[in-house]
Amino acid sequence: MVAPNICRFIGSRPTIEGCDIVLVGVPYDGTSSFRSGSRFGPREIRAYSDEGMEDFSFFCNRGLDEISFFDIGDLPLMVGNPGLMVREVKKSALELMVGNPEVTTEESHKTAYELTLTNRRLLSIGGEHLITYPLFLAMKDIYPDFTVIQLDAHADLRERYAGDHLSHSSVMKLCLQEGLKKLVQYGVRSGTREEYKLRQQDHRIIPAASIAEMESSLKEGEIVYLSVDLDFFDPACMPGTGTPEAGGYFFNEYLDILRMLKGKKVHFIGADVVELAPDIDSTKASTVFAAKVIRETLLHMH
Ligand SMILES: [Mn+2]
Repeated sequence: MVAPNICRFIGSRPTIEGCDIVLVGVPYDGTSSFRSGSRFGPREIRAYSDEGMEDFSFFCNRGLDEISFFDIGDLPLMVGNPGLMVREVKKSALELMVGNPEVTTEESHKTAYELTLTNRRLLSIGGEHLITYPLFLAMKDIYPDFTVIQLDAHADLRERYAGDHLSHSSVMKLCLQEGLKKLVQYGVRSGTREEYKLRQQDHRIIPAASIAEMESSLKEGEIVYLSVDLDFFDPACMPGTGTPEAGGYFFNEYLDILRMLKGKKVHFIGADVVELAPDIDSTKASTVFAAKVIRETLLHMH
């Protein structure tokens, strides 16, 4: 199912046994509209995690050696055909989380919280933002109810883009259509008038204007899937992304968000970090930045 990969993210255990978090690359950028290349994100992040970063975090006084995660490599995806990608990523995600997709029906009597204790959690590395859609579908097959927190410069609520409804700029619209009941958005600063209106009118969407607003929208112990589109960050620190947007956020603000989520004792069922297009930033600073976002996310998921 997963291609062999010699280079693993720094701190990865050598095997999956006993690991409750799996890091997986989803190298798909078939619908990128402006600047593509995010399919090279996972591979470059792995390489630079080793060369440009320590496995210890000064921010939380913890190291990746203290948590049990395994980097399983990249899913073998073809460029093109987004429908096929959606089917394959969903199937692979289910297999990685529960071992066997059939198990989910037997376990349906368990509460969502009980399920978070027995299933593996995925931290997926994009690829473009459309990959969140099949990951959401896989989570939804397992967990009856959960909240998606989206950190993103764009609302990603378009009906369709370039004639196709399967697009990175429609990903949250697709999740809402498939039953997402609570979407907390933070960082959104660009979109269409229709998207702006939808954010005001759709009661399922919480357009947070500050970390404090995000915090007050969450219950203690809420079950959360976190989706980080790297264009959430300012182009000053993340130029290597398909659609950079001025007026973005910085690394310390991301740490504040992770700390806030920890303070709220949220249960992460999974997360993704998407839209690094490494070749756009020839300094590779964006790649090292993305690797640090992943390290801190791993440390806070545990
Ligand atoms: Mn996005």
